[in-house]
Amino acid sequence: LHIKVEMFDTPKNIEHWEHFHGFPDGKVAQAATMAQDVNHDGFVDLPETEPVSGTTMVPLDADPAKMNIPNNTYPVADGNGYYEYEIDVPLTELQENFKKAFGSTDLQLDKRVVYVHGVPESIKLPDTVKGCVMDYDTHTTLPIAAGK
Ligand SMILES: [Cu+2]
Repeated sequence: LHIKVEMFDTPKNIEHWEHFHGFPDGKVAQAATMAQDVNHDGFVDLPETEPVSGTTMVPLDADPAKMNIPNNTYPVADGNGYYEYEIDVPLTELQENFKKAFGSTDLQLDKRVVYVHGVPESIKLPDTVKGCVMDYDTHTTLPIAAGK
């Protein structure tokens, strides 16, 4: 599986978590919009994306097939907020781990959405923003872009 992501104008000089998200039951995921800001704090945090986008499935990091979400091997934006991520993923290994997590080898990529996350620590986020993953706080997990 060949994956390529090119991003412009992201928050610069920080790592950006990125994954595809979706529903294990095969429901078609949609990218969240501001309509998902149900607590009206001005941010669509990770939990708020879940009703329309489903759960975090596969990381677009240094080794997607491992499906280890919390780590530090995601792409880092340059001083202009640009990055390019490109990787060949061993499909059989990914499918084995996908089946362990979600019960099927069928990735159903046409039903998933890709999220890019990450804002600088210097941004003050209100306590209403949720979505910590293990030791990673909401600055790491806050979505900044999503697309089919
Ligand atoms: Cu994600």
